[in-house]
Amino acid sequence: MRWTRFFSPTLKETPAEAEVKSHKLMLRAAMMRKVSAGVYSLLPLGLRVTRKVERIVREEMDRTGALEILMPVLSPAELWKESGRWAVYGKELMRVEDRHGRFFALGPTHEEVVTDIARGEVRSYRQLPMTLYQIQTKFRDEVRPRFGIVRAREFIMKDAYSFHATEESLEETYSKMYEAYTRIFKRCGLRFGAVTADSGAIGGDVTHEFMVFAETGESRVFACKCGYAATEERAEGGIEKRAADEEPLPLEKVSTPGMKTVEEVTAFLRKEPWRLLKTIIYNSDGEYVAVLMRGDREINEAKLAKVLGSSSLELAEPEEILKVSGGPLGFSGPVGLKGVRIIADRSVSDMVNMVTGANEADAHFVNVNLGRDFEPAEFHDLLQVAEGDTCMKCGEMLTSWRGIEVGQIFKLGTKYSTAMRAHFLDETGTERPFIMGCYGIGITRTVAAAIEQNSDDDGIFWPISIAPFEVHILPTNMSDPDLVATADEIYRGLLDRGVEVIMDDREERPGGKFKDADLIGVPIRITVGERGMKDGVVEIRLRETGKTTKVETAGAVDAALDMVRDLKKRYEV
Ligand code: 9G3
Repeated sequence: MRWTRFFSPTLKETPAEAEVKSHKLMLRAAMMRKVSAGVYSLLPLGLRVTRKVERIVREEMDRTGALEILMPVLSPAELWKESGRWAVYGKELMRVEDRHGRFFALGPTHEEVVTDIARGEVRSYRQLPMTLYQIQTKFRDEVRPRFGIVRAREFIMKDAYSFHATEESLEETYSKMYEAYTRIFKRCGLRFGAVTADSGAIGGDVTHEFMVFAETGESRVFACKCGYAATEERAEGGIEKRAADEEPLPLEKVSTPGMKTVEEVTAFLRKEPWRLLKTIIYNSDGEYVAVLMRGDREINEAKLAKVLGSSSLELAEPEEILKVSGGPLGFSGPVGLKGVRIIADRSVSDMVNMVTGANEADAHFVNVNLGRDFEPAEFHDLLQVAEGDTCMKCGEMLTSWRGIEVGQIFKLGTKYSTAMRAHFLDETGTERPFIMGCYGIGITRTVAAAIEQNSDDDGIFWPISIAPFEVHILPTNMSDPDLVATADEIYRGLLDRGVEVIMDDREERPGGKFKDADLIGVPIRITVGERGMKDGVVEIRLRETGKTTKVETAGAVDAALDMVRDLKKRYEV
C-alpha cells in the first residue's frame, strides 16, 4: 500500500475528549472516527487490525469445532418476553418498532435467538453437543459511553453458545473454550489473566472473565500468590476479627447532635470506626432491606444484589428512610427496626458492644449486642474486599490489579432452555431442557486493549500478529529519483514475498513521516535515507524496542523478511 493511495488522516493534536491512551491513539492514528456518542466508524487502519483479531478468533473457534453462523441484529420482542428479559433490561436494551407496530431489540447479545434456533432444529441427544458462534455488531445503550471503543454503544462481539445433554459435556466445552480464549489472547500479544467473576443478571453460576492488565481498566481484580483471582464484584476475603471476646455491656442511648457519618459519630464518642455498625437501607425491586456492615468496611452491592436476587437495587431516598425506620438519614440502626428485612455481613457476628443509629434525629445507641438488642434475619458475605484482606484459599494477603475485560465464558445451565421450553429427547426418550454455555469476546475492545498495553507517548507498537501492516517503508526524500527507485524495489520485493507493506510516499519532511510511523506503529520500519544511499545501506528499526540495524540495500528484503518471521514466532502458541 502506498500512503498517497491510502486513507490515513493522522492527527498531530490529541483530541480533548479522549481520556485514555487507546482512545487518543485510535483517533490520532486515524483508526477510527466518532459518529455520535459511543458510535464510531472504523477507518482502513482500524479495520485492518479488527479483521486480524477476528481471523485469530475464527481460527481458534473453528479449531474447537464450533460452527459459524450469523444471526440478525433485529431480535423480536416475543423471544425476549419468553426469556423474561424484555422487562429486565430497561433503557440499555435498544428497541425499535416496525411499520406493523411490532417491536424488536437491536441485539445486545443472542441467547434468545440461538435458543430459538436450537429448539426448532435439534431433537435428539445424538445431535449434541453443538456450539454455534458468530462475529457481529451488538448494541447496548450504555448510560455513559466512554473510552472510545472500550465502552461503546455499538461494537463488534464474537458470541458463542453451546448446547449439551449432560453437565459433563458442558464442562468439556467450557474447558475447551477456556483454552481457546487463552490461545486467542496470547496470539493477539496480550498480557492477561483469567479470573472467576460474577455472572450478573445473565443467570447461571460459573464464569471466568479474561482481563487484559491495564491501569486504565474499569475492572479491579483481587489476586493471591496461590493462584486465586476474582473480580471485585465476586472476590472474597478474610478480615481481622474485632471485639469477639469482650463482655457485653448494658445498652445506652446517647446524644449525637448532627453526627451522621461513621467518622463524625465515632470521633465524637471516642470509639474506633469498626465499633460502629452501619445500617444502610436499600430499595430492592420495591422492597426495603436494611443491610448491616462493620463501620470500617464497605458493602459490595454486586454481592448484595445476588443475595437478594434483585433486578434493580438502589439506596433508599431520605424520605423512604424516614418512612421505613422512623429516623432521618444518618441515624438508622437495627434496634427496634420493624417490618424490614435485615441482612448482615458475616463479620457482624463477631461484633460486641457496637454503636448504631437510634432511628431518631441526633441519637445513637452504644453497647448494642447481637441477639440481645436485635436479630438480623440472615448473614451473608457482603464485604467489599480490599488489598491486605486475606485469601480464603491460603490465608496470604490479597493484592489487586486493574484490567479491561475482553472475554467472558459462562455456564448457563438451563435458564434459557427452561424459560423458552427448548427441549431434546435423551437416551430414554425423555424430554429435557438443553444445558447451555455461552462465550463472548469483545473484538473491538480487544483492539483497544492491545493499544493500552502496546503503546507509548509517541504512538502504538503493534504485536505483528494484529498489526495493520508488517513493514513500513519510509523514503526520506521523494524528489531524489535514486532513493525513490531503491525504496520502490524493496517495496515490490516484500510484496512479492507476501509481506504486508505500507510505503510512505508522501512528499513531506522526514520529521513528520517519522512521527506518523511511530504513531501508527507498524512493527518494522525501513528507512531509505540520503546518507544511507551513499553507503548502499538502509536502516531497519523495530518500533517496540527502537533497536536499529543497518543492512546492505541488496539484502534489505531478506533481512526484513527474517525479522517478520522472527516476530511472528513470538505470537505462535
Ligand atoms: C441485555 C443488555 C445488556 C447486556 C445483556 C443483555 C450483558 C447481557 C451479559 C452477556 C452474557 C454473554 C453471550 C456472549 C457471552 C456473554 N449486557 N449481558 O446479557 F439485554 Cl441491554 O451478554 N452473552
